[in-house]
Amino acid sequence: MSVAPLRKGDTLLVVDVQEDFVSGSLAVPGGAEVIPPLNECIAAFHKAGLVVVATRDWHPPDHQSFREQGGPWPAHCVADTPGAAFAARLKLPEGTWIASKATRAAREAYSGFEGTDLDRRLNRLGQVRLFVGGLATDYCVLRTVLDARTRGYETFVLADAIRAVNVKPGDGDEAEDDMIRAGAHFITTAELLGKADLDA
Ligand code: VGL
Ligand code: ZN
Repeated sequence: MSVAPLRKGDTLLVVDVQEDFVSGSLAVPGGAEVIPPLNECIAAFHKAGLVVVATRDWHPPDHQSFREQGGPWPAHCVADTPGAAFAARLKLPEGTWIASKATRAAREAYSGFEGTDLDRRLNRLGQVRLFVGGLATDYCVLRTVLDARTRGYETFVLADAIRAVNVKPGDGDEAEDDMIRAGAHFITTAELLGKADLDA
């Protein structure tokens, strides 16, 4: 899949690159490896005057997804704790849009569109194409991309800038298939950056 040169409305969506998913209580295997390619994309979008969005898992201490509450996960990304902070090496510019999700104890929200104003804000940008990377392929990246497709956004997944939890082996591959079936395109960050350089 080739991608047209970057243009107005193109938006980089960085999903849940937070300390707990990189090296903390719910560390995703290889999670830190998404940071260098994402930093390059972030810098390119920022330089081109394009919007960068960072979603974050932002749970109350008694979130229903935690084992203590009978959920599937160890406690993670509790709002305003170090584990919920964006990864220290992620370089988010001033002006980054932040979308906090799963902020209520009784509700799970893997998608950056769920319970946030992301869709409304993106709509104001006009013709939007979304470029998505981050963590984790089989949960929040998957749900965010599927929601983006349902909402009609042309969506590009940055293949080298996502990593899966793989609770079951193959979950990440299955998620990639699901995203492709939903009409998402897969490109590499190198392909994307090649396009961003054109007017540099
Ligand atoms: C996520 C598991 C639990 C994610 C969030 O960001 O993919 N995974 N909460
Ligand atoms: Zn979570």
